[in-house]
Order: sequence, then C-alpha cells, then structure tokens
Amino acid sequence: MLKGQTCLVIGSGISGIGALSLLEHMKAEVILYDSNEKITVEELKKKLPEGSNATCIAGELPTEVEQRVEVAVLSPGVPTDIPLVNRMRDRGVKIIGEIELGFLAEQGKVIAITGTNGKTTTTTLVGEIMKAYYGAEKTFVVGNIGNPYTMEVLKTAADTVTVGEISSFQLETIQTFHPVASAILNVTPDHLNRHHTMAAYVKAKEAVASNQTGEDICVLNYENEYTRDFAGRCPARVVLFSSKRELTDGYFLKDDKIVKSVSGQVTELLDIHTDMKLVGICNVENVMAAIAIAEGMKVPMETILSVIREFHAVEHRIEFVATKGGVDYYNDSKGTNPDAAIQGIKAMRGPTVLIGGGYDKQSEYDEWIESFDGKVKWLVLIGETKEKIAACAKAHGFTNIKFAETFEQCLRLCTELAESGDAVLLSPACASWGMFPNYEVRGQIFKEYVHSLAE
Ligand code: UMA
Repeated sequence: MLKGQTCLVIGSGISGIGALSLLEHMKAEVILYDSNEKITVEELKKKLPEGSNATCIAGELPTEVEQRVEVAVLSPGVPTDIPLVNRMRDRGVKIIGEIELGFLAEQGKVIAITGTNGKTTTTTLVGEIMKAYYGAEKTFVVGNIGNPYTMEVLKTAADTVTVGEISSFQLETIQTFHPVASAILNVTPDHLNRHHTMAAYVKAKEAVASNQTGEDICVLNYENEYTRDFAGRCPARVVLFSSKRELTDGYFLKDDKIVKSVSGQVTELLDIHTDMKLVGICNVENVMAAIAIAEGMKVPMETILSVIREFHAVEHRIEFVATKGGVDYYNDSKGTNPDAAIQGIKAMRGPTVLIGGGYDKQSEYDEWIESFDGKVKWLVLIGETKEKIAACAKAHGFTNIKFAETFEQCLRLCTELAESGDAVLLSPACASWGMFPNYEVRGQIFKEYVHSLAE
C-alpha cells in the first residue's frame, strides 16, 4: 500500500528498524534518519537488515531530501511537534507512527493495553492467557514491552491474536489502528514534558479506543477519575473493574476475592492470596483487567484462571532479587513515575532504603514522598532530579536523604545503610534516561550488583 512511496523513518532504535523492514517489504523507498548528531551514517548502515537498500542520514536532514518525503514514520520517542514534523505536516506529508504502520499489515485480531501503570504486567498476562487458548504460535506480544509491532506483523493471519502494550507516545500517531479489545488501566500524571498538558496526555490514552465500535470492548478502571469519565464517552462497549467498590456489572474486589457481576448476579472467580502469585493492589487491578479482556476474547474462565494461578511478577516490576546479609533487595526499575513508585513502596512490609531519582519528566513528587508512610528510613538519590526530589522531601519533613553521583556509589551506600531485616528498593519514580539507555539496563545492573554481594 506504500509501494513506490518515499518514506522517511525517523529514529534508528528498535521501532525504526522494524518500520524500515516492513516498509521495504511493502516496496517503499526508505530513508532511515536519526537526528542524533553523535550517530554516524556508518553506524546507521550497520543497523540495516541484510539486503536493505535504505538511504541513511544522520544529524541534519538536507532540505532537498525533506522535500521528497511522502510519508514519515515516527518512532515513539520522536515528539510529534518538532519543527521537522511540523513542516512536513504543513506540506501535507502523511505522518504516522510505527504502530499505525504495523496495523496496515495486520491480518488478525488485535488487543491493545494502555495506561500509566500496569501495562507491562497486564500485557504479559493477557499474552500468556492467549497463548494458552489460541496457541503460542498464533499469539504475538508486541509494542512498548520492547518488541516492535512491525517486526511481528507479517506473521499475523486471520486466526492470530496480537497483544500490544501501547504507550501514549505510540497512540499519538495512530490513524486507523483498531483493536477488538482495548484497556486503559489508569491515567495519572506522567510524560508531561512530552505531552505538555494532562489533557493532551489523557487524549493520547483515549485514542486507543478511537476506531472501536459497539462490537468491540474497552476495559476501564472505575477507580481512576480519567478512565471513569471516559466510560461515558467511549465508542466501544465498556467493561468496568474496581478494586474499591461493588459494581452491578463488571469485575470487582470483594473480601479478598475477585468477583464478576452481571446485572447484580455475583460469581466468585479467585482469592487474591491463594490463587495469585502477584502481590499488591495494583496487581489485583491488572488481573481484573486481564480477566475482562480475556473473557471479551471468548477465552473460557477455567483457562484464564489456570494461567493467573501460575503467573509470576514481570521482571523489573517489584521483583524480589535476593536476601543478602539479612537485607531483601527488590528491583522495581519499572517504577519510572511517582504513581508507579508509590505501588513499589506499598508492597514493602518493613523499613526500606529507597533509591530514587533519574531523568526529569517534570513530575511532581509530593504524593510519592507522602506515601513513604514511616517505612522509608533512607532515601538515596541519583540523577538529574535528585535536588528537586530532595527539596520536595524536605518540604514534607523527610530529611534522611543521601546523594550519590554514580549508580555504583548509590548501590554501595544502600548496602551500608541497610541493616538486617530491612529492604533495599530500587523504585526511582523517574525514567532511567541520562544515566542508562532504558529501565531494563538500570534494573539489570541493580540485580547484578545484588548477586555479587556475599550471602
Ligand atoms: N530520535 C530522533 N529524533 C528525535 C528523537 C529520537 O532521531 O527527535 C532517535 C534517537 O536518536 C534514537 C531513536 O530515535 O536513535 C530512538 O527511538 P525511540 O526513542 O522511539 O526508541 P526505540 O528503541 O525505537 O524504542 C521504542 C520505545 N521507546 C520510547 O518510547 C522512548 C520503547 O519503549 C519500545 O519498547 C520500543 O519502541 C518498541 O515498541 C520504551 C519506553 O521507555 C521501553 N517507553 C516509554 C515508557 O514506557 O515510559 C513510553
């Protein structure tokens, strides 16, 4: 469908390379462009898949090249309002994101899961349920989780299911993307440096349902003000879940049991202590959302529950690493915003040495500091946001603060500060960028350090 068109792929990360491969499969003329001046054309060429004929450009994009572009495919990390994109949009160039491009080649059914927090756990769990029912070879788990959609979509067929973790960055550039089941797990302030306003961030999240109809479902959290509000405007059939109150129709938590209610007729589904290996109320919500999606996809309840019973925490999400010297180490590197980090603290049972700080997404830290609840005995701060967080903590009367210049220094400091019976929790409330390529590397280094400690 893009055959013969001149397509500019912006960004040479994993999405850009996925987009490039799919575009070349579609027989488009591809230019791979990365605006990072530190990347050389030789480095870009090394990233090209075998047999690729793409032109590579790094740094400044020459005007004559820009003028030839007919379609621009943006990687998620590329803001939609940078001058280059604005100029091309004004000239009538089709601007799409990598997810939209992938959807143009989709042959099967798509499930799309978004939300500020819980996306990765819910997507992984839904993926496991779909694999159990439709078969592993007919299920693809893609998107923000770290597997570009464009890399998998050519394997889709009428009987496959694609489960996508879709971020607000990815939703900003969809046009026809149409999941049969979607979910917005929650919306709390995040990525405001990219979206500028909360209204724009919420709009990006709601776009997940923009092409849905009454034949599709959209799973929404009744306990989040934004998603509850969206329930009244959503074009899909809405399925609600709640961790705090009884619903006439939907899934809710009642006396430690997840139950389903249809017109007030309640059926007990599972006990959150004995039937779930996942811990914390955030995971109860993720499990309810996964059940709602899976039932919407006609998976039998027995299959859904048997997968949930065996499902462990996702890596980097309140992940227990090891006990060393009587201290429990937890890796919650995925706690990249204050709301996610609050869930990390809530899951701790005793005194905690907390690692915070990182890239500045212009978040506010007040609620996170308030959630310390006497549990955090030391806050060890790193990265760009360390002064801002320290000032906020002091304003809330919390002064047990240490600063570290490097991550290694920070880890050693935590081990010194923690006593037997304490926990050390990496749940920084900030993205890793600036110190690490991504949160996975941050979590991995943390885990390697913990495993290197003597018993
Ligand atoms: N670049 C430009 N111009 C720009 C901005 C970036 O050329 O204006 C270039 C950079 O120099 C770099 C490349 O773009 O070479 C990076 O592209 P990218 O940031 O889109 O990264 P990818 O490697 O393609 O990874 C992206 C997602 N990254 C982001 O959204 C920032 C990954 O999500 C995702 O897993 C992957 O696509 C596959 O879908 C990561 C993430 O941090 C995990 N997501 C955010 C989050 O979860 O909070 C939203």
